[in-house]
Amino acid sequence: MSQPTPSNLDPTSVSSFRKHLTNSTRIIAILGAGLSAPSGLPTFRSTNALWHNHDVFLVASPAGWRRDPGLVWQFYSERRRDARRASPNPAHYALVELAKRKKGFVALSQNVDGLLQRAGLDGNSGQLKLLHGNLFDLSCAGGCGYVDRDNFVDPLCDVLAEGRTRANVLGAGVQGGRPPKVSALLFEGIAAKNRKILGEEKFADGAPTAGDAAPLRELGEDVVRVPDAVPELHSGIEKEELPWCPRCKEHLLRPRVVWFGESLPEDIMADVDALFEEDKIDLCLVIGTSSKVWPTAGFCDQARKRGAKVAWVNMGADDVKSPRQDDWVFLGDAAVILPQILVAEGVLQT
Ligand code: BV8
Repeated sequence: MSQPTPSNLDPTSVSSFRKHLTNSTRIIAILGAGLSAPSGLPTFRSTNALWHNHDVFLVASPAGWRRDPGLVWQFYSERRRDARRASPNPAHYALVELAKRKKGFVALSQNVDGLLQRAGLDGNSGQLKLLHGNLFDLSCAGGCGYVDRDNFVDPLCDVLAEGRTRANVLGAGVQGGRPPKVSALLFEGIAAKNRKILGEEKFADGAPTAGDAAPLRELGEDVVRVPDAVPELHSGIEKEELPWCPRCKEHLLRPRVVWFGESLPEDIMADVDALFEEDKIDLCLVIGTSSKVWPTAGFCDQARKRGAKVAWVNMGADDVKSPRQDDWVFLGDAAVILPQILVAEGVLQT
């Protein structure tokens, strides 16, 4: 008996998709934050998004880590807490069901929230590649090789306890609404200018303070700071208060996620390259992603080059990147659509 398709999906499109899915062996799914949005986790670029309240360079880049690891840890501690409190949604379970029935299925996930693993897709099964790491893995920031997997401890240390967020650029405690968006790249420019004005012997490159965010100005002999128009930009957390690597004891522990400007893990990229080198790919699912972040944004085209037909699942058409005539485009909530198109009776013959 054919399943009723959700009213907003074109039955012909769903039926042709289901037919192709049944005949597919090698399937990849490119996953983004939209997959976890139905679980209540904010995405990155939509309205009340993560990046709208945090300066991505201050909380998800090596420059931001160097300047204020406390700020970075506050950001990731909040996300660890939110992810632990969230539950997998029907979209996660539909993908797990697909993986069970189709051994040639591989999920390439940008998500670090652990929800797909909690829905039952084993990160070690080869069917899940965590492209940007995992909120619950920690590693030595100095690269001594120490890794602490599946660490769900909360708080990791007193200063990261819930509600301890001090006045800082994250916005909590900053009076008068949203904090200014000052990126670490701007700090680079300010530091370079201040170094030039003060000269090497007087310049100290340390954690930014409100003053640092207000560049110096040369007035004759005097060097004055432009009025401190910028509220406290520092978490106020000292390094000593943060978690340290228990092995080398010389560096902090950091979240084992991939920040902007960092390469994706070599082993993961080797697996992804192998995926695209091997023979034909039958189907590429692109689910809940704005396809803005590289190199993942290029994977769909790589799949097409291996013969894949493409199906898009997204809340809006804006992020369906240059769809082709024979693509399937399913617009709506992944938690509603995926169970319908992936798991409906009779769809998943092995
Ligand atoms: C790299 C960390 C080589 C973990 C993330 C300049 C300097 C340095 C690098 C670059 C540069 N210019 C470009 C680059 C490359 C850079 C990049 O791509 N930048 C972009 C912004 C232009 N990439 C990198 O740096 C990568 N590394 O290239 O290494 C290198 C090395 C050195 C120098 C140069 C290059 C590393 C990228 C990884 C960055 N880390 N996260 C974390 O904190 O999470 S990225 C972050 O964005 C998340 O991982 C997230 O997953 C990812 C992508 O976002 P999406 O998942 O797509 O989420 P988004 O909110 O954008 O969209 C959600 C979608 O869901 C929307 O379409 C929405 O409509 C939809 N939706 C919402 N609800 C639903 C839904 N759909 C269905 N149902 C719903 N209910």
